[in-house]
Amino acid sequence: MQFPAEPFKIKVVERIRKTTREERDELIRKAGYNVFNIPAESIYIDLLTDSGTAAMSDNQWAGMMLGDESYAGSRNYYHFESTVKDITGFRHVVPTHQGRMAENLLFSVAVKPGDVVPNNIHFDTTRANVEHKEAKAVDLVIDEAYDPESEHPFKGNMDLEKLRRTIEEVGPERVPLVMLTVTNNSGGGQPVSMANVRQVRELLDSYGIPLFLDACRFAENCYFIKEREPGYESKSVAEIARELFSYADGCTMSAKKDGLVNIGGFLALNDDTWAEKVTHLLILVEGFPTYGGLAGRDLEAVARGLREVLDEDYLRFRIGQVRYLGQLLDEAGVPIVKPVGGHAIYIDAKRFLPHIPQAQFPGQALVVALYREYGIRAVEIGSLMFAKKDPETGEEIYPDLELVRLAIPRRVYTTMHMNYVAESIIELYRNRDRIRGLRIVYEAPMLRHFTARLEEIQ
Ligand code: P71
Repeated sequence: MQFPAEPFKIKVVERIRKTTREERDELIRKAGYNVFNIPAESIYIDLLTDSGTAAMSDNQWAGMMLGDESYAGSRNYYHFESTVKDITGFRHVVPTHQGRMAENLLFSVAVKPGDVVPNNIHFDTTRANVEHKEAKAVDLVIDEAYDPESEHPFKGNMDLEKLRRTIEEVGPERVPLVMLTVTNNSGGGQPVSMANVRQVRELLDSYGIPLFLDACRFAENCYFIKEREPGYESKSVAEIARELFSYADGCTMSAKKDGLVNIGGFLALNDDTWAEKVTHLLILVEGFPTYGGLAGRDLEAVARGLREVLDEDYLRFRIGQVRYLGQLLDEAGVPIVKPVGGHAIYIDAKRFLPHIPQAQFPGQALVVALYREYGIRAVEIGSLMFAKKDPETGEEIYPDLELVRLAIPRRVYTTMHMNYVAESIIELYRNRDRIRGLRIVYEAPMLRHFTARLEEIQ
């Protein structure tokens, strides 16, 4: 079956309400045309992020009741630690409250000012944490990643030649580690192939540079390997994951994605010296090493979520549900990034709204229209998020891609919800001429998309 039905039934429900267009028109105006300022209760289908938004299973909720809230040595920590070790094979496991803390701890011990940290594409928080250490974060993904129409099966792959050249240019002593984001969120949730990870590993071995995975969506990446990479079709996703991690020296993890929980993360690694330094820092900023900023019950939910995410019935449905939405849109001619990635659909706003110049934020204009007309919340990944002033000429530099992301929370929405989303977007596409551009009336000096206020251009 191309699109299997939900491999779960629903035991608890949360009511969602569709507001009227008049209510939403008022709400979006009050929100300064920024959907980060809209109360979530006024949203019908919330596709802002797949992070921390999963529905936990009955098994996870049962585990929450078995939380041991001892300050030190909670039994849930041992369960969490043995689960992470079993799945990844890494020797040290450091719990954190979410992914960015794992990044911060790792870079605090590994990265010095002036260093260079390559990645396929750094996620925002990873880049910010590298730059916070006064090091440079460079993106070395293959060129196909920047072409929304390229159907390359592993658009998250690292460009080995770019990587080799970067290391040669800056010198291996200034590259403390290399990262690979699986799946590559900023490039559309695109997977990295096993062959690519192996080749990156071989190249780094010749320089003695460690490799770390940004593993938030590792199970989705491994499912794509099973589907697309010759030689992996009859391996289990758990086996594929074990091989993937075997090429790395450690990983950072936001369990808010493939951990199937609402909060949690970890850093796992092999190096004893780094692990010791990280633990000292953890105690200073996060908590004792057997809870790391989480309650015992949260650790139990992560331990159980990490097992559940490797269930292939779940993954087949999950990847299929995202692909199903993509196929409905694609068949109707809505321009989307292809192939569809693991956790989200990305609409190409430049092609959706060719009449709105990038200076008038076509991506954000589409986000506003989706909310106002249909109560759907998406997020802009384009000029509002990334445009920068040239420090010399003062001229605005716009990003190549102007995208709108529809991130699909795990186990939360049914296929009927996906139909609603597709029908809404297809109708909006037919009426796209009516959508108007926006201008900024307030912006913060950094990360402006979270708090910016805008108005519609009449
Ligand atoms: C996403 C998020 C959540 C997010 C974070 C910041 C701004 C907007 C949205 C988080 C990731 C991620 C990757 C590849 C690390 C983190 C940070 N993604 N790496 O996509 O996708 O994890 O949020 O647990 O700290 O909406 P954290």
